[in-house]
This record gives sequence, C-alpha cells and structure tokens, in this order.
Amino acid sequence: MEDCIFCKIANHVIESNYVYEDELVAAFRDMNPQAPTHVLVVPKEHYANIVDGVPAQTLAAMAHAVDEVAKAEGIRESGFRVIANTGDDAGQTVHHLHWHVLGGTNMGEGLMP
Ligand code: DGP
Repeated sequence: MEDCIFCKIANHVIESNYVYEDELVAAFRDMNPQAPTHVLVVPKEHYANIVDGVPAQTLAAMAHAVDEVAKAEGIRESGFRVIANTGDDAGQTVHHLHWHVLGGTNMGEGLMP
C-alpha cells in the first residue's frame, strides 16, 4: 500500500534493523523499544489489523516468525509477550498489522498499565 511505512520496511523500500525474514513476513526492531527485546512482526502484504481478513497462511507465518525471533533473541525459554494493538482504543498508531514481541525482562502478571 502506498505511503504505508510498514509496507515499505517489510519489503525493503526503506531498510530497518531486521531480526528475521521469510517470503511472507519481516521482523525488525521497534524504533521506540519498550523492553530489552522489542521486535515487530509484520506481514509483507498490507492488512490494517488482525481483523482485516488476514489469510491463515499469513497468520501461521507470523507465528513462526515469533518463534524465530524468540530463538534469535534468547528469550524463548525465559518468556516473552506478544501484543497486537487493534484499533483506536488499543492505541494502534501504524495501521498495518504488526505483532509486538517484547521480552528480556520480567514484565509481571498484569496486562494493563
Ligand atoms: P502500535 O501501532 O501502537 O501497535 O505501535 C507501532 C509501533 O511501531 C511503535 O512502537 C513504534 C513503531 N514504529 C513506528 N514507525 C516505525 C518505523 O518507521 N520504524 C520502526 N522500526 N518502528 C516504527
């Protein structure tokens, strides 16, 4: 999609700090990290969010990418959090589907600030 920053990064129109990539998905470091590991898993095709008719194959590729990121970052065993902000009430600011993978610190049990 024209003028979508994550379309551009996922497809190397703009380069970023990549952690993992395959045919369907790119994973790169968030520019405003909220944890020692903060990686965004992003499909190369444009979907606004997780309820925008995302094909099962793409969701499976994103789940695989999360696993690869967790392994690469050394947080697969210690644990990590995956967040998909969806829409205004969730504070979604980039309207291209992305999963935040956060880890490298103990985030406690609460979900809300
Ligand atoms: P949200 O839409 O609230 O789930 O968060 C979007 C995240 O994307 C936010 O943590 C900052 C990050 N972000 C926005 N623009 C860029 C960018 O150009 N490069 C990178 N690496 N991260 C970005």
